[in-house]
Amino acid sequence: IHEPPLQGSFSSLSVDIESLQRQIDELSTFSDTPAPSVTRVLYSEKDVLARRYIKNLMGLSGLSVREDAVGNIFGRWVGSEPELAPVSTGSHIDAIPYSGKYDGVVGVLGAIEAINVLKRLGFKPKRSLEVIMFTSEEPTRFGISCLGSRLLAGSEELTELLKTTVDGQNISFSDAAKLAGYTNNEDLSSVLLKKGSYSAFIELHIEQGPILEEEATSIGVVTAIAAPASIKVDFEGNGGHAGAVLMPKRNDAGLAAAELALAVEKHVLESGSIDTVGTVGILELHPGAINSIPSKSHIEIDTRDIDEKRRNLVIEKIYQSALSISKARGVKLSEFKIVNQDPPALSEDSIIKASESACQELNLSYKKMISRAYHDSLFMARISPMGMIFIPCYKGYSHKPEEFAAPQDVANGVRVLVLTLAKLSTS
Ligand code: HGY
Ligand code: MN
Ligand code: MN
Ligand code: MN
Repeated sequence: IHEPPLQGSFSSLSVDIESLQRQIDELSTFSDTPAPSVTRVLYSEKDVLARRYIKNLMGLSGLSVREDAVGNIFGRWVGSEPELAPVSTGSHIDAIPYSGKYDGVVGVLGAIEAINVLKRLGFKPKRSLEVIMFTSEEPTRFGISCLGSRLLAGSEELTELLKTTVDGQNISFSDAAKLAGYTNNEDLSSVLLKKGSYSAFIELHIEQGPILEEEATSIGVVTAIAAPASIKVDFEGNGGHAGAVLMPKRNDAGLAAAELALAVEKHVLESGSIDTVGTVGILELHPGAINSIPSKSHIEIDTRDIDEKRRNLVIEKIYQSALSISKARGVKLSEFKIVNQDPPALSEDSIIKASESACQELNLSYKKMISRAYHDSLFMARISPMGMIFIPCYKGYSHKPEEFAAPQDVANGVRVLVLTLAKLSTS
């Protein structure tokens, strides 16, 4: 395609990295755990403060801000042809317990800074540009990953499910949303967007893996996002006294959970591909006393693969193992619930190309790669052509306090985003 000459000279892409770094640091203070960790859970008081911080920054950048019924936040810069489908960019700011300050945040603050850079350059978008801060990309509070983007992408079943969803303290989704100021959440159909609502969606994010840093490459141009799935399992046994009940008489729900966790590892390792992963990140025992045989266990399994069929085969094998473990140990399999079993998503060629040429124009080394982490982009791909830009992060660390992205890498990511947005919003 013949690239229209972009107005304004893009050589001096002056990203204000000092203020961007300050914002990353300030945002990280809205946390329920001490620095350097960040914990920011959906609709918590810290989440509400962080939302206010983002809305304020959007306002300062001259964006018109709106929020939908679940708190997806949209900051729009109206273009010269506002009737055309806008170009959007964004990410999330919620953070799982004891995580870091860059996951998601780089793609929200970086997007707002990208708007500032374009405005400083005197750029005028043809298509409107919209920055989106998605509500709750992490599954922490209600066990549903990408809750906001799943709804935007049109998940009717999720609008139904949320009517009966409660968190670990038995607070309903609706009450939690109301407490955070999102009061009109009875009918969530207003959140669902139509296919074609955007001409493109692009997300800037840290890689959350070690490849870019190891290969000293500045930018990752994402071609696909792996297929995530999560499962909740409960076992029930008789429990009893840790001293008085002899081993042959036991049906220990805790050991059933432990055996299933090892079965997850076995089925993943025997998938035949290094791309299959499985994790048991939650394993709860009841009553949780040293001298009481667990009468209940609750485990949550996360398994992913870039190949959907291979991933689904692993889920089937995990289910078979749960059944055979429950039979062999005489414990009841009281719940085996597949919470989500999502397909992978492919990036749009035209967005990959726009990001590649942005890297070339900026003289930044880049490589095409898949994302093994999921993102809101996985769901935006259902209603819009999608792309992602990765920047390196220290040793690939993420979802832990040591997560770090160098200011220079954040600035590079914003520069590529600026040029990509400029191309996409004039096409
Ligand atoms: O788990 C994920 O892949 C994402 O970082 N929430
Ligand atoms: Mn994350
Ligand atoms: Mn993320
Ligand atoms: Mn359960």
